[in-house]
Amino acid sequence: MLKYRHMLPSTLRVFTLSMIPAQEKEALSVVLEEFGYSPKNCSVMPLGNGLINSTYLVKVNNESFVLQHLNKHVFKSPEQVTNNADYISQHLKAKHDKNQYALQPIWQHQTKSMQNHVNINGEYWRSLHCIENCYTIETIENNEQAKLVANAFAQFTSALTDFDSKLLVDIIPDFHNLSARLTQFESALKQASVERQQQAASIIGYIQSQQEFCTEVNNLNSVLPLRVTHNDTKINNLLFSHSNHKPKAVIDLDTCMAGYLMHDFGDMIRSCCSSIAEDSAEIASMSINFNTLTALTEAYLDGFSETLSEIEQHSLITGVKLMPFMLSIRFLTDFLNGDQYFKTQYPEHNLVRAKNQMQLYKLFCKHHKQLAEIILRKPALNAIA
Ligand code: GN1
Ligand code: MG
Repeated sequence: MLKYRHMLPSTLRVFTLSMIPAQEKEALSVVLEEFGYSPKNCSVMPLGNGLINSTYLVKVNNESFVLQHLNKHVFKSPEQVTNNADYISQHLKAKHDKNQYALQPIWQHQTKSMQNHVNINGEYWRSLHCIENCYTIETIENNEQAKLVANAFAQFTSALTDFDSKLLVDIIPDFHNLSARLTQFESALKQASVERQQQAASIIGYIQSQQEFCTEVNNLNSVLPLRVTHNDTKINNLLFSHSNHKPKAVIDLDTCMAGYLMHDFGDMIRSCCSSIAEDSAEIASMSINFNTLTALTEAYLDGFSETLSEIEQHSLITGVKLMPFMLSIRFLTDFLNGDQYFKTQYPEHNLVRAKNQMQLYKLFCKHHKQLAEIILRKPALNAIA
């Protein structure tokens, strides 16, 4: 385990000094040295909008790479996160080299002592290869872009069809298990402050009224085939190339685990088809973009035509509702627990997110018929589960 060393702040050039806490800056210097860089030659700036880890872009001479401080409260075994990511990268790279995976695999760098992470006083850091000349998006602009997005996420999950899931540690057990999320919610509710319980009263009551949907999900879970899924297929986990504006890489492999296809499909739809951002408080104005939803669905189903069973195809309807419903419960649970899991910018942030995602769930339920018609338009090739 490395110890902090005294390091004059001026030896590390950080663009946005005020945004990075002093302790983090000090740690960054140590981490850079462990990866073989002299901090005084490096410029560091925060990267991305992740709600869990802290991510930085480092520029040194003409080179760029990514440094990430893993959230040890969320990832209880950070070494296992980096080990899992290595297995996935190796699998994707092998496919990429055989022209079976067109996207670019991302990979982690090793430290001077050949480790894929640095441990400083129990805090874990890693370095990731930076795919140059790329950008991320938060919203989809047109149907062409929607098709590219769905095709990229489908390629990713499809490329893991022959990956041995036993190699992966269950990084966050029960990550997308609705029953477990409900149990966590009920126990958060019991110990929450009266003030927070009151603030959340209407959404708490609504969740408790959704028993029928929870039973539908449980029934599906017992019959669906397990795959290796990404589990965080939100739109900003896709890198687009500046040169041709096409998807270049699927990033953020932290939660790649055994899961159901409806999780990856549902999370993609959740993050692409709402008219407002996932933490917007303008809930009354929320609508679903069905043009985008149709384009995403068609391209996603095309990407799985060989391996999709009828029951899996049907489950995608449930998945579209499940992902905002479950994320709403997770945000609410964190609000009731006093905001320990997701990064927040103001005291009601998690409550706003929870209400936003629950509204999305309600809209998908309201438009169930249209949703089902789009998802089932083209029948699956494999009629048996
Ligand atoms: C978290 O940190 P980020 O943005 O990659 C969360 C996802 C949520 C997402 C909602 C490990 O992902 O499950 O869907 O926020 N990741 C974890 O924006 O909990
Ligand atoms: Mg993530």
